[in-house]
Amino acid sequence: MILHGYWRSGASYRVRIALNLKGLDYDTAAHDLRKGEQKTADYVALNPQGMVPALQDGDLVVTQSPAILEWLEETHPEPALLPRAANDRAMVRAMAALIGCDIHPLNNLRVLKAIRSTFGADQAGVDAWAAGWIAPGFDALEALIARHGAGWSFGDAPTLADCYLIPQMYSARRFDMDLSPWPRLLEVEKTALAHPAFASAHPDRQPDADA
Ligand SMILES: N[C@@H](CCC(=O)N[C@@H](CS)C(=O)NCC(=O)O)C(=O)O
Repeated sequence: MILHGYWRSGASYRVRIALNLKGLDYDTAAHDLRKGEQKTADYVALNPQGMVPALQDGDLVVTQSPAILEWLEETHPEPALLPRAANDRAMVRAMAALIGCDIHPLNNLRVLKAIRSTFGADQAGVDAWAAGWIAPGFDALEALIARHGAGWSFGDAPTLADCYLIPQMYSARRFDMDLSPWPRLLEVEKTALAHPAFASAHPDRQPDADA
């Protein structure tokens, strides 16, 4: 498999974590978003949306990290990243969607570029914009983890919810956020960063990372 991604992309980071948790080997094809490499003709032929990640497996190209994660779960079911019971699976998917649908899309590169160019936002303005969407999402996650977590976001083993949470926390720090209001999130992050699958997925450990 080839993961088309970028070291700092949160959506690519989610997929790296899942691939590692499932013990799957993959090659990395890096597309530097700062240079617009996600918009080259060759890459857009692969992913018409011109965004990362995309996961290539022979003739198959899966785009959109939620679709990639679900595809990995269906094709490589063990270890499972969704609980067995339908009710529990719904809780994990809700946590993942909270981040994937309601936080991350408001803070990705093209939206930040637009608030700079359309509204003249400076870095402080961009950071405030990002924090304004991350903070209420983290408040809700803190409550959900209090309800469902037992060491991880849901239960006592890593799930898809953690694949979303850890990259979002990395991103929040890049926006200069103080994460101390969310102690449960910090506890889960501490556990995750000590786990080899999460540690080797970290942006700083990717082949295309800045020196
Ligand atoms: N919903 C998509 C979001 C993907 C996304 O936002 N990718 C960003 C990097 S994290 C990107 O490629 N941005 C490039 C651009 O906006 O031009 C997913 O989960 O895969």
